[in-house]
Amino acid sequence: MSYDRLANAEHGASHRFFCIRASSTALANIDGPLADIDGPPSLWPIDVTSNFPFMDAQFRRHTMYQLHYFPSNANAAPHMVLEEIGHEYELVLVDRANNTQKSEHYLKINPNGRIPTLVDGELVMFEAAAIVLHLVDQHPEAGLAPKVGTPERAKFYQWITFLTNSLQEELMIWQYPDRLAGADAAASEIVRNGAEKRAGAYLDVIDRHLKANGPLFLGDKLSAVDFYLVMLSRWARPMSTPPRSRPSIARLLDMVGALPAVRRAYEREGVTGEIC
Ligand SMILES: N[C@@H](CCC(=O)N[C@@H](CS)C(=O)NCC(=O)O)C(=O)O
Repeated sequence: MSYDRLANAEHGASHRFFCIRASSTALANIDGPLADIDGPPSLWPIDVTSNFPFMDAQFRRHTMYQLHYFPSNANAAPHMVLEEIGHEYELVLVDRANNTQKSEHYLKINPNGRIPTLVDGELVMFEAAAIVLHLVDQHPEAGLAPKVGTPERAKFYQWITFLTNSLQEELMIWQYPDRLAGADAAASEIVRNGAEKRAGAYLDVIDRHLKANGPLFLGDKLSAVDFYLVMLSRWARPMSTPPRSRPSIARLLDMVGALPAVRRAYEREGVTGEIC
C-alpha cells in the first residue's frame, strides 16, 4: 500500500469501519450473546460492538500489522511487543541513513518525520508508547498489561508515561543537544550535561522502584513497560552512569533482555550481541 493511500485511509478510519470489514468467518468464531446475530455488523440495528469492546480485537486480528522502523530506534519497544504477542507483522525499513523519515511520502503517515509508525489495516499511528498501548489492548490474551480499570493498570500507565514522557525525552536531548542549543558547542555541552543529570535522576527513581517492588515494573508480572525500559536502556548505554550500573535495573535488563521475543525483535532489526 502506498503512503498516499495510507494517509487517506487514516482520515477515513473509524470504529465502524472495522466492524464493516469483519469477515463472516470472524463472526462465526464469536461465542456468546452475539453469535446468533445475522448479517454483517454494519446491518445490526444498534452498535453492539460498543458494549463489547473485545469484539474489535477479534475482528482486527485479521489485519497484518506493519511496523515502519530503523534498527534500534523507537520502534524497538513496539517490535518486542509484536514478537511477544506472536501475531503476524511486517517490518518496513525507513532508510534513516538517507533521511527517508523526512521524505514527502513518509511524512504522509508520520507528519513529525519520526520513527516508528504502525499501520494496522486502515489505522495509521505514530508515537512508540501509543503504539505499545494499542497493541496490548488489541491482544489482551498476551497479558502484557493489567486489566483496564484496576490499580495495576493505573501503575502501568504511570510507568509507561514516565518512560516516554520523562526519560525518553531527556535521552533525546542528551543525544541531540544541538537541536536545542544550535551551533554553539559550549551551549550544547551544557544542555547535554543537564539532560544526562536529569535522565540519571529518573533512572535512580526507576531503580529504587524496582528494588522495592521488582524485579519487574509490576512485580513479577512481565508487562510492556519492561520492554520499553530495555529500548531506552540500549540508547543510554554511553551515559557516564549507564542504566545497567544500577543493580535493580541491571536485574530487569538481564531478565527481559534474555527473552526470546526480545532477542528476535532486535535480531530482525539486524542488532546482534549485547542489547543493553
Ligand atoms: N516521541 C516519538 C519519538 C520518535 C523519535 O524521535 N524517533 C527517532 C528515532 S529513535 C527519529 O525518528 N529520529 C529521526 C529524526 O528526528 O529525524 C516516539 O516515541 O515515537
